[in-house]
Amino acid sequence: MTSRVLIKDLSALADGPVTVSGWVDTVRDQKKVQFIVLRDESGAAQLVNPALRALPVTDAEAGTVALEGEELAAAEARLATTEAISDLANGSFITVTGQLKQDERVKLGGLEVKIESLTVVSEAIAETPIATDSGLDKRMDWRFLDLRHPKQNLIFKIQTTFLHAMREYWVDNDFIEIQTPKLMASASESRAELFEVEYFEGKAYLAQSPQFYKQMAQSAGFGKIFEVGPAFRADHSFTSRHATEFTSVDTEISWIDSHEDVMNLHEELLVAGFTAVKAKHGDAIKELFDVEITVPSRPFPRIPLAEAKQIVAERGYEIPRADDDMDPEGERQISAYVAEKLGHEFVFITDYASSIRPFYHMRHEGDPSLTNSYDLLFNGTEISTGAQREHRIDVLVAQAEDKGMDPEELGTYLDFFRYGVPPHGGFGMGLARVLMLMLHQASIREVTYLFRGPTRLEP
Ligand code: AMO
Repeated sequence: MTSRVLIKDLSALADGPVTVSGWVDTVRDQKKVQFIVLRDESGAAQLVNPALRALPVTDAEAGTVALEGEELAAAEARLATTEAISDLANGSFITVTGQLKQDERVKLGGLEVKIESLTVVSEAIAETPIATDSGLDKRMDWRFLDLRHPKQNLIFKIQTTFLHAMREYWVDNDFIEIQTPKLMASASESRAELFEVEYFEGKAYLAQSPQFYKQMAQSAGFGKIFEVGPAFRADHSFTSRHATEFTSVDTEISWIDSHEDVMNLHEELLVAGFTAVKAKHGDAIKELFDVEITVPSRPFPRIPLAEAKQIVAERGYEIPRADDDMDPEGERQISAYVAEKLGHEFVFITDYASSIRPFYHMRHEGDPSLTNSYDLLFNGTEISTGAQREHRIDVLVAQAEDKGMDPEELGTYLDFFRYGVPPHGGFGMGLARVLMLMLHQASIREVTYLFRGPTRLEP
């Protein structure tokens, strides 16, 4: 590897020779002096070149060059560098060696590199297909160029930190990481959102969630598990919060008493994630997104669904859905209420009706119309669903039949409950939803590395 210095590290160096590499952000090509703003993955710096437009001559008419030997070679090199800079296209990747000078008068970072040699490593087409004011769809067509912007780049640094902090929590607390298969023989969530793929002579389905196999780990005696992996939903909608492929953050634990234990775990994970993000990127997030990251205080507010609907109704919004569930406006309303009254960005909506929850959610002892489940809302939108699971095989089969399902359809899933299984529960959380709401973005397309939707399979 060439010994390039990252731009963020230049400010700590003494004046002297350095090599930097990156892409050309802008060029200011003045007659006497040329400036390049060079950007790498860590920041931007100004490079400067005193332009040499022609070799000095003794006799203008005869064109006799005034220099010879080493001086001539040096002047020819400067001439070539000047021409190369004049020809530079924005976006080209270059390597520059020159003299670093700390100079507080330079607005960009208080330093400058005086160019001695410049190599165009990879040339860009001069005409850039997107501009800062391009629409989201156009930017997504050229996602690799869009991602060059510091703001977009920061999103993935934040995501890395967030996931790392949660992973650290899991590992420190003896969770086992699993990778469940994404090719399945049956649906794990609603059959309506199932991708069917040809599988040799038969059919397979893309996993909508690791649900069944994270529960299997409880039967396998793993105790506590987590998985961060892809999930697929054949959801034909074009909302700002749905993708056909998304990263699902899942965790599942044994020996719980109720969904309360799952919510506690959920809180601890989010506090770990937000604490790390605030510490490492708080200032950059404020600068580029104008968002102040708040580490949520524990416990997060908890409101049973029935009460939440009442609160929303009292605020003047009647949820129009016939199925008793919250709708997106209802979620916004209850979150606004929680923000106003309790000053919290998160709220657990608990005790969903069995009619709108999957068959595998445990129902209330004594009131089977309600489940031991919750949705977690963050800044007005659902980021997660969690629940205690039904682990008693007879009850589980009855609940599946109650939903009009044929237990046969569930394949080997039901076997997990026939040979001993501890009480357990867990949650699934959409990673992009968390990032979108954390950074106050309007769409998960902004925070997904490469978005997949009904009309997007490229790039
Ligand atoms: P659910 O279906 O609610 O629950 O999904 C869990 C979370 O995953 C995210 N999510 C999505 N994100 C982007 N695009 C989508 N199409 C999409 N669908 C879901 C959301 C959602 O809250 N097995 C259960 C979880 C569990 O109980 O452990 C499940 O999948 O953030």
